[in-house]
Amino acid sequence: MTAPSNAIQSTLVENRVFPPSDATVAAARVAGMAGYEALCAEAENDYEGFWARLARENVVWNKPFTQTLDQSDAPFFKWFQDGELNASANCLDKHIGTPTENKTAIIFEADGGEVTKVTYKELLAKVSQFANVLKSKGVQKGDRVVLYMPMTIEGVIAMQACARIGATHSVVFGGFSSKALHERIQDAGAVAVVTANYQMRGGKELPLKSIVDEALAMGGCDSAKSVIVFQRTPTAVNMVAGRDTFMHEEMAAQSTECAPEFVGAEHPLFVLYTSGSTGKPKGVQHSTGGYLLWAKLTMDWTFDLKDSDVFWCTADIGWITGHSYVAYGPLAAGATQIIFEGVPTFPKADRFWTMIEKHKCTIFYTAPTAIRSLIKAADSDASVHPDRSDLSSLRILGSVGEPINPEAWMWYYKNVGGERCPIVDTFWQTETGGHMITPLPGATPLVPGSCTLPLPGITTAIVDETGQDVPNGSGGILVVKKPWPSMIRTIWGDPERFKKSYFPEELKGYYLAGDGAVRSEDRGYFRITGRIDDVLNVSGHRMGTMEIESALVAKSDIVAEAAVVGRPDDLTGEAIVAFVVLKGPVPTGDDAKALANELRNWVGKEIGPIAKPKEIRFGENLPKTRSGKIMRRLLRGIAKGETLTQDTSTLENPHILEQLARTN
Ligand code: 6R9
Repeated sequence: MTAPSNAIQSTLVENRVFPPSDATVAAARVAGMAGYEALCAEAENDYEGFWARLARENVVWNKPFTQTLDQSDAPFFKWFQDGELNASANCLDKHIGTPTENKTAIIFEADGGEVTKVTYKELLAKVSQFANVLKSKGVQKGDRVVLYMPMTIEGVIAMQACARIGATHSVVFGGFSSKALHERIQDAGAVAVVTANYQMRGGKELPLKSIVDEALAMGGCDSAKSVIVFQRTPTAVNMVAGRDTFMHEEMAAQSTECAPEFVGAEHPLFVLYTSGSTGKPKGVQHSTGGYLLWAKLTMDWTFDLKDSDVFWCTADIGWITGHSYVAYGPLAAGATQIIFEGVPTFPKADRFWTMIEKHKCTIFYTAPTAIRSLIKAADSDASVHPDRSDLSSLRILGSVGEPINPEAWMWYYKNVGGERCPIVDTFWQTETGGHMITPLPGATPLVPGSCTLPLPGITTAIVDETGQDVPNGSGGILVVKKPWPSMIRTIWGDPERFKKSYFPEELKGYYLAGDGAVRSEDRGYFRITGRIDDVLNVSGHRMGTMEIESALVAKSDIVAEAAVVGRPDDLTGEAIVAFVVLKGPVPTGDDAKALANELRNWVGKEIGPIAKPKEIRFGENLPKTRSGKIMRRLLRGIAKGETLTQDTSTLENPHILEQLARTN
C-alpha cells in the first residue's frame, strides 16, 4: 500500500448541490433522506435482522435459510448458508404466471442496428433449452464453463443456463487474447467453452472461435471437452469434430423445459477474473444467494426501478457491471432492458442518443470514459450532439467504472439528462458484487464528482495504515468494516491470496478495497481518489501494472526489464506508460518508434488490445533504490512530465531519470 494519490485531477471544482425534486422524492422507492436514514438505522440496530428481512423479501428460496451470517471462519464469511435457491429461477421462473411473463425482457440492438426482442417467457424457454444442451455435454453442478461471447442475447442465455444447472460460469471479455483466455480456462478447470464464430464491432467482423482454438491448442486444457459455438455471422469457421458444435443446432434438439437445480446459498454462481497487483489475474468467486440479493435490490434502490422502466446498462457481460446489471439484476427485478452490441461511436457517435430515443430508455447507465469520448465527438460534430435526439424518456442516469470528473458530470447532467435526471455515480468493484457507495435518485442531494454515501447496510469508512478512522477532509484508505452479502467469497483456488489481498492484518479485519478516498467536511460525502495499489483504470477497465510488465519481459529476445505506470489522461482516465530496458542499446528516433510499436502489438497479443501502452520509453536502466527496488513514484512523475523535484536521495542511479525524462 502506498499513500493515496489524487489520480484524476479536474480543472473545475463544482460545489453546487443538486437535490432531487419534490416530485422525484414523492415517487421514489427510497423517498428522501428520511427514507435512506431509516434503512441505515435499521441496519445499524440489527445488522443480521436487516439483511435477513431483505433476503426473504427479494429472493425466492426453495428452502428458507435459518442462519443469516456465519463469521466463524472469517474472512470466509457465509451468508444464508443453509438456504437453497436457483439464480435462474429467481430471474425467470419467478415471473411466470405473473403479468411480467409476457413483458419484454431484452431489447437487443445489433452492431448493424437490427433489433430483436424476447419476453420473459421466451427467454426462459431458450435458457432451458441451452441448459439442456449443457447437460447433454455432461456439464454438471459445480463444473466450470468459460464463456467467450459477444454482447448478444445468447451471452445472457449462456450465463443463465449455467446458473440453471448449477454450473459456475466464468465469462472472459471478448477483447482478451488467446493467451489470457488460455490462462483463465486452465485456472478455472473449465469443462466446456461457449463462444461465437465472430463478434461484430463497429461494422467489423472480429474472430472469437479461432481464438478459442488457439487457446485450447496451447495445451493444459484437457478438462475442456466441448466447445459450443453461437453462429453470430454467416462466416464459416473451423469446427473440430467431436469437440465443437453449433449452439442453434444443439438447442433445436432440446426441450424448452429444464427444472432448475437448487443449490446452497454459498454455491459459486460465477468466477470472474480481474486484475490485481501481481501478474496473475484473480478469479473473483461470488456466491449465489448473497450476490443475487444485492443485484436485485440495488436495481430497486439505486435505479429506483419501476415496472414501466426501460433500463439500459451499456457494459459488456465480460465485466462485473455486465454480470450484475445486465445478466442478473434487471432480470431478477423483472425489468425491460436494452442490450447493445458494438461501440458508442458506430455508425456515428450518436448511437447512444438515437438508441435512447428509439427504445424510449428511461434509465441509462454508462461509464465516464464513454461520456468523455462522446463530449469530444459532439464538440467537433454538432450532428452527433445529444440535443439532436429526443431524450425526454430518460429519468435517471448512472455512471460506473471510474471517478467521473465534474466537467463530464455537468455535461451529462445538462445535455443528456436535461437538468432533470439525477445522476447516480455508483462506486463498486468486481469484488463487491454490486453498488457500494452511490446516491439514491429520490433521496441524496448530488455533488458532481462525488459518489456520496454508502448504501444502507454498507459500512464503508476511510482509515489510515493502521485501520484508524481518519477525520472528514483527510484522505485515506477505503475499507468496508462489516461483511455484506454480495462480497467476494474467495479467489478461485487461492484462499491465501484472498486473505492477503483483501484482509491485511494491519487493517483489523476490514475489507480493503484498494482505492483511496476522502470524505467532505460538510456532508461526509465520499470522493474516490483512485487506486492505491498497482492497478490502473484505463477507460474503466482494470489493468494490473505487473500483468503488463510480465507481458513485456516475456518478449525475452529484446526486453531485459520493464516498469509500467499510469498517467492521468483526459479521455481514458488513466493511460498506460511503459519504461523499458532493452537487451541491446537504447534506441532513438525511428528505431525507437518501430520498437515501441512492436512492443505495443506484442502486449496486445499477450493480454488484449486494452492493455497496449499508450507510450513506451526506453532507457539503459530503471530508477532503483540501493536495495534494487524500482522507484515507481519517480516513474509516475516522469510519465506526467513533471520536473524532477522529488526526493531522489535513496536512488542508486539518479542519472537515469534524466535519460528517461529526455526521451519525452
Ligand atoms: C464496477 C467496476 C473497480 C475499480 C474501483 C475503482 C474504480 C469503479 C467507480 C470507481 C470512482 C466510481 N471505480 N466505479 N471509481 N468512482 N463510481 O468498475 O468494477 O472493474 O472491478 O473496477 O474501478 O478504482 O476499485 P472493477
